[in-house]
Amino acid sequence: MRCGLRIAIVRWGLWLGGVWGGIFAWGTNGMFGAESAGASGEQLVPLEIKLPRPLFQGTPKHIKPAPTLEKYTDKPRPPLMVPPGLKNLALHKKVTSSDPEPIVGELSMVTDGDKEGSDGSFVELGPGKQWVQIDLEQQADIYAIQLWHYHAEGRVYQDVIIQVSDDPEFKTGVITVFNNDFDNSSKMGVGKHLEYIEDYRGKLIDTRDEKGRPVRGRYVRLYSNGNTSNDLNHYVEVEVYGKPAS
Ligand SMILES: [Ca+2]
Ligand SMILES: [Ca+2]
Repeated sequence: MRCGLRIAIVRWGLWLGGVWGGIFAWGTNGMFGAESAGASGEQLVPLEIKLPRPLFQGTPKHIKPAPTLEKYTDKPRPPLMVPPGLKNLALHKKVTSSDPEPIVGELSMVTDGDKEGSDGSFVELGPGKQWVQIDLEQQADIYAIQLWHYHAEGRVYQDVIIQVSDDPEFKTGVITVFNNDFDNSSKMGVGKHLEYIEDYRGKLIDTRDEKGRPVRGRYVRLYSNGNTSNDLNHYVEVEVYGKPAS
């Protein structure tokens, strides 16, 4: 009896191991296999992003599910596979804004490397549609943008639109890499991306095109239009991962 039970447990263990092994194999092949080589055939590596410590836990309950809102999960997100050697080109770079005199904090906080998100480590811009803009100081090939608006509580920032250009006025050669303004309330065109609830992981945006090529430009501009807690706009940190254009 005991022996039979042991065999059963061992069998069950083997079966479970097989299932997990299968899932793992599917995960590595299905999720990363197709992306293991970049647009120009180079080997890809996971993009390393240092996350701040979480300031809240659990699913934010005051935000109602919607078809235009990404379902919240606190599971670790899959790594973004990128060519080796990418750097955060935004670190300590100059930031300008539609609101040059923030209500709280300084514009330099957007790129100062502090992403803790508690009081004293975010900038607060005025109500309604506002933008911040980062000057990378040279044309760059941008693979990913990682941003934190605010993560001391679960919020959804509205009309998140992110653009790249070589024109500091954003009048010519503008490429939109992210837009979740599903109802065009910011009047910059309807966006196809989903809204999302922010936490310590912020938002990681893959800025490559459908062929895996990075977006090229010197300036990155990020719009928002209030959030689910108030009509103000906040930034804890923005990181721009890429390399100088060759
Ligand atoms: Ca910061
Ligand atoms: Ca909107």
